[in-house]
Amino acid sequence: MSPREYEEEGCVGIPSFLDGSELEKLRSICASVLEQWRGYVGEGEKQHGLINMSGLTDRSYFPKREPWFYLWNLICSQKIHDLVSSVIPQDLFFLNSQLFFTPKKSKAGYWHRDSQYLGLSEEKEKEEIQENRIIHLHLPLYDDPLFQFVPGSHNRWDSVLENEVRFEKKGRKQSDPLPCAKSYRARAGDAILFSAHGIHRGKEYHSDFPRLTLDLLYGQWNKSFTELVQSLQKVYPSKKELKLIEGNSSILRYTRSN
Ligand SMILES: O=C(O)CCC(=O)C(=O)O
Repeated sequence: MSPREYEEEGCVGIPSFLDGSELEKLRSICASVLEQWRGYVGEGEKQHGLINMSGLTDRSYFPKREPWFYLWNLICSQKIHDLVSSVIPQDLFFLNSQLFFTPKKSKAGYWHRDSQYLGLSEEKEKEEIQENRIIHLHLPLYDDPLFQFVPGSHNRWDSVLENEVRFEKKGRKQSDPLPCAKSYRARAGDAILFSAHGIHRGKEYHSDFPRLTLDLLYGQWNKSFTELVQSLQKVYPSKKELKLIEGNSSILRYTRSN
């Protein structure tokens, strides 16, 4: 992957990023976490039309230590570090993880920038896009043709149409097609690296389409993230556990206190 391609497009597909044994292990870990999460949320999953969950590294999902360390060793691995640090060379940190799965109820995909869910004014959202760097690393564990991104949108504000669609103005829907969007059809084991600030979506969420896509979020650290990482404490390792994680554990800016 060339950092230049990322700078221009805001989204890059990387073929064959994970090998067969990594895929097998991650499928088993993610399926186990998902099953436990479903046990907690129960009917709420269908009622709220959920398409993903976050915080897979929460220690409570892992009665056994080995798969938990496997996940952390991957998050901090040299392979991922080389990739993400090519677009965030300084003050790289790991923020959180998500899992996109086959939903219980189908729904249309919705265009968004992650920044629009921070409750900011338009001016502040523009600043957020310019100032904070957050990237997603999508790791589809089965073939996943759903991801779409508007190339270049991470470096600029919305067109009139994009703004109306994102915020459902003038009768438009967040699921309306955007003509400049590009689809990223990933095979199991490919990766997609994209800016959280670019305009993106999963095209559609079908209750009968098999989907299990792990998503790792990294960013460029600055103090404004302090409150957020504090609120996420339970998904981070303790100081003692941190010492046992292989690879670039310096990207873990925060640890759990107990
Ligand atoms: O792949 C998807 O379904 C959408 C991903 C997304 O919106 C996100 O990670 O913020």
